Order: sequence, then structure tokens, then C-alpha cells
Amino acid sequence: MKRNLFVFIGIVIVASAALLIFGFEETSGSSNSVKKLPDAEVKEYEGKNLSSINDFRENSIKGPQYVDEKSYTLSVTGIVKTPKNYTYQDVLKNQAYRKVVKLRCVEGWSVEILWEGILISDLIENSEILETATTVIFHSVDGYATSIPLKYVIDRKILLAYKMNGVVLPPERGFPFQVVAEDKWGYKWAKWVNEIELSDNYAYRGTWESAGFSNDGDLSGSKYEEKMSKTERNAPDSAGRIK
Ligand SMILES: Nc1nc2c(c(=O)[nH]1)N[C@H]1C(S)=C(S)[C@@H](COP(=O)(O)O)O[C@H]1N2
Ligand SMILES: [Mo]
Repeated sequence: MKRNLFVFIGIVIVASAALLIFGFEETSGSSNSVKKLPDAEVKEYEGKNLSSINDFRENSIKGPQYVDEKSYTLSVTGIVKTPKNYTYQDVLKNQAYRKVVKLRCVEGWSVEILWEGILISDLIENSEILETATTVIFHSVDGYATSIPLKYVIDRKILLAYKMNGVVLPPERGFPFQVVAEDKWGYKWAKWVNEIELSDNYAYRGTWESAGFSNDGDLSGSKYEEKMSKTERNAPDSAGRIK
């Protein structure tokens, strides 16, 4: 009787050990076979759910632009002591920053994204900005333009982003660079930026602004320029012309 009990206990021990070893091996084996892609999109950051790169709507004035990294340059021009030309890699040498910011388009959609980029102020300060400068104008490869105040760029640490949700900006989303103009409407978020011009023209109006949208572009204010009449307000059409 006693012997049978020992045999039984022995079987139970061996069986549980086998289950532990093989059971464990099976689960660890399956997780080992799935490799994490280094460029996979981040979906959550500091407990916050993010939107996806695929949640954007394509409404650019001339459609997506395909910028060649090798021939691309970003120039800093206008009222500065030393205008500069940077390659894509030059720009990336600046200190990197991250923040979660929501882009809101006047057409009624929004996306909350983890942006990674450099400070626009770090880049332009290398050019020694002259005292009369008040405004930063962004020009893009598709002929798009928009402006934001220099003080806002410096005080709010505005980013020139090269990654969204941990992934290099896709061509459709503005590769190589998009302005993260937080608390301002989407039309201030210039994509495919290839020139940053320092200006003393505070009243400069970019593409959407000339079509009647607010020049300060503040989310807290009106979408439209109050001084403009209704007939003057028209969004640019897909060819970039004002209707
Ligand atoms: N160069 C360029 N930048 C641009 C635009 C554009 O047409 N050309 N559209 C603006 C608008 S209206 C919005 S809402 C944002 C985000 O647009 P996306 O969804 O096309 O990325 O990009 C902004 N930046
Ligand atoms: Mo927009």
C-alpha cells in the first residue's frame, strides 16, 4: 500500500515538473518567434491612447510630395545675420524633443500624436536673428506657406517634427519635416518644409490665411478672419488656387 502511494506521489511530481518545463517552453517559444519591428508605430504614451498615422485625412493643396533625402536642403533665410542651408542629417544633429500634441483641422477632424523633433528656435538661432524679426514664415516644396510669431516659436518651444508615433514621417505626412504648431489650427502645421524665413511682416498671410482663415490661427479664437467678408473666405482648392 505504502509503496503504491510513493509511486503515485512520484508520478505526480514528474508530471507537474514536465508540465512546468514544457508548458513554459511552449509560451516562451511562441513569444520568441514574434519579433518586434523597430519602426512599429507607438499607440500609447504615458498612459494616453494615441491616434494612428492612418487617421489623418489627405487634403494637401497639391497632394502628397515625395522629397528625396539626398538632394533635400532646409534653408534659413530673411532677416538674419547668417543665412544657412542644412541637409536632412544636419537638422537631426540638434537636441531631440518629444511631446504629445493634438492637430485639429478646420475641416472638422483631429489626431493626437506623439511627435519627435528639434526646436525650431535652436535651428534659427544659429543664424543670429536680427532684432526687427517678429514672424517666422514656413515655405514648403508644394508652394504652401504659413507663418507664426517668433515669440510663440521661442516661448512655446515649437517643434520641427521628423517622427510621429516613433516612426519617421511618411511622405504623405510631410517627410522630412512638419511644424508642430500646438494650439493652432492644422493649416499652421506646414509639411514638407524646405525654407524657414525670418520676417518683420507680422501681417504676412500664407495659403489658407489669404483665403480668409484667421492669421493667428489660435484654436481658442475664430477660424475665420473677422475683418474679412464672407465672400472673401474661400479655402484653396486641390490645385492650390483660391476658388
Ligand atoms: N506643405 C503643406 N503643408 C500643409 C498643408 C498643405 O496642403 N501643404 N495642409 C495643412 C493642413 S490644412 C492640415 S490640417 C495639416 C495636416 O494635414 P495632413 O493630414 O495632410 O497631414 O497640414 C497642413 N500643412
Ligand atoms: Mo486643415
